[in-house]
Amino acid sequence: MGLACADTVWVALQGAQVLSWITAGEEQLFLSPLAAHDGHTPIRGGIPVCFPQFNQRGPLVKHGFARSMRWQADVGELQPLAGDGLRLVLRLADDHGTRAVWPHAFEAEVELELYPGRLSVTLAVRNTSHSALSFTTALHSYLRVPDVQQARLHGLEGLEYWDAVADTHPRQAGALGFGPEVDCVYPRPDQGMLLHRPGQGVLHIAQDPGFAQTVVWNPGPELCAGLADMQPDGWRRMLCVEAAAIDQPQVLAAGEVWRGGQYLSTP
Ligand code: TA6
Repeated sequence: MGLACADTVWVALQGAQVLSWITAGEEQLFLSPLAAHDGHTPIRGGIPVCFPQFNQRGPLVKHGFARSMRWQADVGELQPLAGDGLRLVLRLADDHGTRAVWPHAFEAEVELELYPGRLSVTLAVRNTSHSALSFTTALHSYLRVPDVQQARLHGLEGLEYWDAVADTHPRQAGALGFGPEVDCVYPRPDQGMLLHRPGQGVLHIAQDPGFAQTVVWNPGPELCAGLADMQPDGWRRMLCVEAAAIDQPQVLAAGEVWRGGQYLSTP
């Protein structure tokens, strides 16, 4: 499904997953040429929605079931926005299959807003059960970089983080550079981040306070070689900068709503 103003977005109904965002004539997201497109296997690239579980932090399939399910989008709900923007909302609700693995009633919405030079992705989760539920979640955005070894991510300086590869808790000194595997969980930076990509200009990345963590992931050459849906050198062309709510599960009482957004823009 496509969404276009001056810029374009392509989104798969599977996972409500943005697969492409083109602005100023340039693709901003990474989508692996080997990604599955079979309607259920997780798609490697774009902006996967991890819900109701991040990674393997619980009993469900890795990163939860939402990225493997078909969401509903009513094209009649494509709304023009002031300032040459467009909005599209995709929805997912519990069904027999979800309740078999996660015994809760819920409604989830992914709202996409596309403006010239700017894409916002907002996830909202409503607890439609009669009892509390809890979840972890992330917008697992794969950003396109011409060469990750030349890229620098600014905005996380001085923050203490969890390095999941080394299992250490250092403090970030300077901008992040990339090469070997990186899998780190930072607190959300208040001022947002700037991704400098020689050959492709700068990308500004921000997230709502509801997403209290930022995950930075690149598999590096060795892990990438073991990923069947990545080309051996695919790690060079991507960097995941993820808006995440993972350190504390989000607890929703009956009827409550949680909401969080990630905002990508080219200054
Ligand atoms: O967000 C980082 C991470 O959780 C990594 O640990 C790595 O496993 C990555 O996500 C990709 O997971 P996937 O299931 O999509 O291969």
